[in-house]
Amino acid sequence: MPNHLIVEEPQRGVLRITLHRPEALNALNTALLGELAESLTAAEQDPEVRAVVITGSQRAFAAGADIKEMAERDLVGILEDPRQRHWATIARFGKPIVAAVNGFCLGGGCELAMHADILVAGEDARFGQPEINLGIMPGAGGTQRLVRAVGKALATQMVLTGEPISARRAREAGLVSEITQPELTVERAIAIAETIATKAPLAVRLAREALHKAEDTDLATGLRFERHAFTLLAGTDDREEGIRAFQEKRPATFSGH
Ligand code: CO8
Repeated sequence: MPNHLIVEEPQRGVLRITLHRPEALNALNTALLGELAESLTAAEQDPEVRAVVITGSQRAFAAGADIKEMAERDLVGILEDPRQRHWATIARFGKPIVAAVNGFCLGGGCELAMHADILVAGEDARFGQPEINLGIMPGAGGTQRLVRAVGKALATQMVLTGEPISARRAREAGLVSEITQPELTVERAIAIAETIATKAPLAVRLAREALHKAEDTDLATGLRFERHAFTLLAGTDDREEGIRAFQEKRPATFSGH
């Protein structure tokens, strides 16, 4: 049983994971990251789980890496940091993640949110990479994913000044897809995840992989991947079912094959 997470069983294909370290604004200590990596590994293997919602509290999605824990690590400790393994597991997760962000979303918290495929934010959310204020820099993908999410100019401003941006600015910049009233953020994220959960799992998986290619390869390679993935789906039962259901004017029932 996790101590720092609340993991709720899938509801219509959606697993909900709530970061729960209220005493530290959900700061991501090694134990919490380990539990998150473990929960995602289990979710990966569970065919009932089609999408995951990750959220925090109204006050904080997560206020970053745990600074108290970080203070105890020297250079060698950081080189051998088990958190890197946990981050790698989170990054490898193969199903869609929707992040529901309220309040502080800082440092490692912002980096975690950027591991999500879709971000929904409450009006009061604040996104930032304040590591520079501690004499360090982002270490869980912040410099790379933030540039891809919001562009070089804003990412550089955020990383070098440490100053956070509002939910509205985050949406304008493309980091966040939707803004809601804070009390509706989780509900909206679950609704999005539920919609995804009704789609053909193989199509979702390959479409997601193709979207990822847009971030980490050149256009020609990405287009080649898209063509191969598109072709591969032609051999699935779910494609047949999807097209037949359209022709028969009924909702499709996808089997995952
Ligand atoms: N780590 C540990 N504890 C924290 C953290 C944190 N990141 N953030 C808040 N807390 C704790 C506070 O210490 C406080 O605890 P206590 O009451 O025991 O002193 C409690 O949470 C509440 O916080 P505050 O009293 O400070 O609440 P405020 O509303 O006054 O302020 C802030 C909220 C502005 C969010 C403030 O807490 C803050 O600035 N927090 C730190 C934010 C920060 O700098 N984050 C970046 C951390 S570094 C990082 O994330 C690097 C990632 C690299 C990953 C590499 C992986 C290999």
